Amino acid sequence: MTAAASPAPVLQFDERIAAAVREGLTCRPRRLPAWLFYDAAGSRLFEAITELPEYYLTRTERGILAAHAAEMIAHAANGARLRIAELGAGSADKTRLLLKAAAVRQSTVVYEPVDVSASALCGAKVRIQREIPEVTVLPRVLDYTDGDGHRFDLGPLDDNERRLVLYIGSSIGNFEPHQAERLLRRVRAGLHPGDSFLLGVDLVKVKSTLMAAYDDAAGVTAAFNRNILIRLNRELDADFDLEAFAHRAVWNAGRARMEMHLVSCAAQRVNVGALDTTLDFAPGESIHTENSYKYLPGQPEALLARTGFAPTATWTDSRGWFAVCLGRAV
Ligand code: AVJ
Repeated sequence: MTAAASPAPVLQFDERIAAAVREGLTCRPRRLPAWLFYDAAGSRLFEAITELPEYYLTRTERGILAAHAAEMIAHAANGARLRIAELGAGSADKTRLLLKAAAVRQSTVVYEPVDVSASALCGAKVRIQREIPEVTVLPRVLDYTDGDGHRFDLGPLDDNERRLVLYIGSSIGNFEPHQAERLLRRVRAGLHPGDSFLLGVDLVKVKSTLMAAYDDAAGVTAAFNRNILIRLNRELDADFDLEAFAHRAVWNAGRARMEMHLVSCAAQRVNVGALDTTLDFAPGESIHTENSYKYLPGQPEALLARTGFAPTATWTDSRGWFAVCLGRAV
């Protein structure tokens, strides 16, 4: 950019969002990264999703954790004190079950939530320290998905401590299998032998159950999906017509993943001010907004084994819908 020729910008656009949208909406098929869902409104909509009758994931995993938290903590601690880290700052009440179980065992617990968002971490710190006084929260601002960026380094442990890293909530489902593998290797590189990793994954099940979870009757998931367009309108000065894009959930059996799309209902042109671009959509053309991979029994354990962890235990629900797997760093 030539400083002399450009007038002072009137609006400030987030470069990370602009780059992702430029890349995703000018290629074919068009796609947007799932992290774009989580602005303030999107985070609230996701919270609402977790309470929907059709969205079994959160309550099923919570049931598994409620039933087995003490056992999970005992396995991970293996006689030592535990320090608990979590990838992402947002699994609230599920994390609390594990922190409480650790507090019972060792009276005080250090909890290190890891997130790119400092504000999300601040919220988690206040909330958790208020709810569980035995817990000291040490937030770590770090992009754990950043493959070729900085080391995944949570800092030193005391002599008698082991670390347990939580990655629950089926968040790993958003990653392509090769990306998931790279992420786990990266986490493993920041751990010592004897440390542990607790992974929550959603399992393959009948299509109707999956479809309902991603296309609920109340339309909350549709609103969550469309919120991405509201965000682009606001943050990139775009003019998406929300009524002109339909929410579509697809079960891709071949790749064992639920997909979410926003499908253009008509031929239409959209302006994106921040990109100085117009986008032409054909009727029926889709923007692929999310993949949510589902695992077969045995696959999460195999993933752990390939990335430097010995799978030590797996807990599941009575229907076999969700699995929580513990791996020990070898
Ligand atoms: C937060 C990635 C686990 O994939 O189920 C919920 C997000 N998408 N409904 C999931 C989501 C549509 C969710 N994860």
